[in-house]
Amino acid sequence: MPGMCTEMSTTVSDFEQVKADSRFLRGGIVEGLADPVTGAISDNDGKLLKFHGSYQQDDRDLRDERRRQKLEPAYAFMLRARLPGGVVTPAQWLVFDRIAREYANGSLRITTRQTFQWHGIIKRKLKPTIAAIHQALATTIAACGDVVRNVVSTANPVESPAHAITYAWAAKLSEELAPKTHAYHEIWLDGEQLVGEQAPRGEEGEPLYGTTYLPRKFKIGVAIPPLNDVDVFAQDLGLIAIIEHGQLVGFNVAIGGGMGATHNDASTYPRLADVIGFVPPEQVSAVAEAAVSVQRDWGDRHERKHARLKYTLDRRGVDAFVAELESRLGFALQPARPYRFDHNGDRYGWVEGHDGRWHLTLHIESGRLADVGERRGLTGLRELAKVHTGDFRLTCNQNLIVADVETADRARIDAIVEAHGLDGYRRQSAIRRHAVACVALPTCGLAMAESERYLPQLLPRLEAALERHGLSDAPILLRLSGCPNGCSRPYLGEIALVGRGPGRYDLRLGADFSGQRLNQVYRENVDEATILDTLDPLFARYAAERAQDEGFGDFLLRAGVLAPPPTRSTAATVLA
Ligand code: SRM
Ligand code: SF4
Repeated sequence: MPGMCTEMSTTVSDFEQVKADSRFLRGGIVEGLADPVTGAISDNDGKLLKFHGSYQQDDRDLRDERRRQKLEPAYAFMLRARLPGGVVTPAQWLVFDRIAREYANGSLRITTRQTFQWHGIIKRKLKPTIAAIHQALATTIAACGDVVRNVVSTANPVESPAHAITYAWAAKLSEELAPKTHAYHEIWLDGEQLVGEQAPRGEEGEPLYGTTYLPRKFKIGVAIPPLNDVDVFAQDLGLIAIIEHGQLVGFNVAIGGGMGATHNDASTYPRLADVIGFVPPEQVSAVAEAAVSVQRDWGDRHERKHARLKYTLDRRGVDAFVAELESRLGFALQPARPYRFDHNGDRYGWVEGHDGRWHLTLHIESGRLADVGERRGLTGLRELAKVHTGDFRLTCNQNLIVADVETADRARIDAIVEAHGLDGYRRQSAIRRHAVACVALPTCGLAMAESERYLPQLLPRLEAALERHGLSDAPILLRLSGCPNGCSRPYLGEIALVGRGPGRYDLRLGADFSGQRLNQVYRENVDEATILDTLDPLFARYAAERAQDEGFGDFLLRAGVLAPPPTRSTAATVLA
């Protein structure tokens, strides 16, 4: 691996002690929330707050001005829901929409892990907001923090009965692997318990996590081939549903995916997960729990930069990890079964399910639902939620499915969609429909460059270049991230921009169209003019020389524009 880190330092990272002392994630959060003197809470409590689903942020657009005025930064909180498989009922939608308008910044943000974020919630509104989410039978627990995060699953589970069962497994895993602390209920809900939740009464404990939880975040995703919309190889634990004769027979297990990296630090890197075997459905919970427990015990607790499972695997070896996993399980994984992915973007428009009901996928630019000009996405979805009898499904490409619609209701849904400017998917260029941008400025504290706010400027310029070469219909995966942490999974983009500084990005090229090959840096630290000048001749060659149905990334490799990637950058596909 690039500059792989083979040894661990001997000092435990400071945050390990904070977790250990936190009394199962309480710390001083209650006191911090009650302090009227500042809009912030302490650094350590801010870190613990993540486990409750919230990040303390400040509006970076206002930072300099407030500093000049000797004011404290404009602190506000981002809140993230835990919505396994991205399923939201219309009743929940209406509550989430109200929260966006009354407590947050007037927008709902669909994330790349198929859930919602709200931004701009001030400190004293945090508790009522979480309580309102709870009232809607949802939660924010463990949406962030060193725990198993929201389990993502191929959207549109009602396409076949096997899809529905696969989703149910994802939801089960999400619940089983959630922390068991009572702190969440105590702090936010005055001790009230979430409906359906089984927080242990009496003596408190974290049977899986222990007092220090995991060394770092742990992500699980379930994909149903041929659709890799969850980017299953970017997950710490990826589960590939194997459906035979319409029945879910089990899952191939992939471990050690992750995107995050740091500029100029070769000991950090994106990595694709390794497929290590197959398990029938009834063993999947045990496998997930055992994999989490090995990472809990083997992960690097000294250097957070090297604490993800991907580094544990490269340090200890995949074989050693699998041997330990199987020894804890008391059984061996079966050989991986054949599968084939053909794309990782969403399918727009109406799709009919196995039961004759319909699902409409809408393109939501960067997942941001707000009312701006003629595009009134927030209002449009509110109006839809008032009449929709099925549910909504958020996708890992930041889009939205209006799911489970009766044939007779389609026209009514279409009319609402059109009236609120949500029907762009019908007209948009292929690159626009395949673009994903992370949040970045002004809320993200780690952003080095714009991303979500830059996408609307960049896209027309790219579209113009593509149109010049007759490529408007070429579906090219475009991913923008404001920094190398990679929240838009940019290392899996056929074209990706990764922020370096204001207006400057690394241009990366050459991923495939199905999330099975990482891209490569093509130009480092360049501005928009250089990016467009670099892409234009490549588009010209692609238009002239591509084979039928050949993706842009595949073409760049075949044409020798890019060197063949090391095998490690490519997921080993077992072809169906
Ligand atoms: Fe992310 C940190 C936003 C998906 C890798 N991510 C952040 C923070 C919380 C910034 C921070 O730590 O202060 C960002 C908040 C911005 C804001 O203002 O809202 C943030 N990440 C997001 C979201 C909202 C991006 C989006 O535009 O949709 C996604 C929320 C997902 C969710 O609902 O849970 C989001 N983040 C991802 C993904 C994609 C995925 O999981 O499929 C990745 C790459 C996969 C991975 O984890 O390897 C990702 N985020 C990171 C990292 C790098 C982790 C690493 O191992 O190095 C950080 C930084 C960190 O953890 O220290 C980070
Ligand atoms: Fe922030 Fe970087 Fe993630 Fe974008 S990729 S949301 S800039 S942490």
